[in-house]
Amino acid sequence: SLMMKPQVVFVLGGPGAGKGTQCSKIVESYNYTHLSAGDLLRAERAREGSEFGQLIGNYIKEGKIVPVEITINLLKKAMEETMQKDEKKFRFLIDGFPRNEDNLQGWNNVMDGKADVKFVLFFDCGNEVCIDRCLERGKNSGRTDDNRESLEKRIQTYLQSTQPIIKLYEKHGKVRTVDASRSVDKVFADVKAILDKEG
Ligand code: UP5
Ligand code: MG
Repeated sequence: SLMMKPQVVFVLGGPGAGKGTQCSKIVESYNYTHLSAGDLLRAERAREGSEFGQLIGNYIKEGKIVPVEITINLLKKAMEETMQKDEKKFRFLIDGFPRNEDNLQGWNNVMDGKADVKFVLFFDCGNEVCIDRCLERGKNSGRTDDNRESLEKRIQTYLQSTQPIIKLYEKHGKVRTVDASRSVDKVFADVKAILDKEG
């Protein structure tokens, strides 16, 4: 059948910037499907018989970025399954991806021409606020990377590898930045203004 080309918004920002929280709110009011690359990787880590489970577990705990061949397959499969179930669901928030040069290359290799990246929604939040939020969540999140040691590494990876990707999109006028250090509702008000304008 004639399927729509997926329309993608990349959602980026430091660990704990509020990407997941805001994406959950977006899908309540807008026609988007939320795909968190981190959630997909954690599910793959937990999947019985996964050949990548251990590797993913190690990368996540070390705050390192999993080789894109793994992540892109999970994202592509999730997009395809969503669209096969309901052809009207062709708009995606891809949360926490692309995080580095390898991710970007992998996306371009696999998805170039097959999906349109509309813009990057960037949740801008200071490192201290990010760390505090993740440590607070770590009291009961069960996430293996919500501890001080992993968080230092996640922040380093974000600064070294992910910020340059955001800057690259910025050069092309493709970044919509929100001050994410404020309350959830204030952040979401800005998000709504952006989405209402972008359509
Ligand atoms: N909170 C949220 N918004 C708040 C606000 N405005 N005010 C006060 N509190 C707020 O929020 C984090 C916490 O803060 C929550 O307790 C929330 O209630 C509170 P959340 O919405 O979860 O923030 P988010 O940005 O989604 O934080 P997350 O920890 O998920 O970000 P990361 O980017 O670190 O995690 P992710 O799951 O994307 O990736 C984890 C790891 O997976 C990576 O480190 C990497 O090892 C691996 N990974 C890859 O290798 N490749 C990928 O493509 C993706 C991930
Ligand atoms: Mg998240």
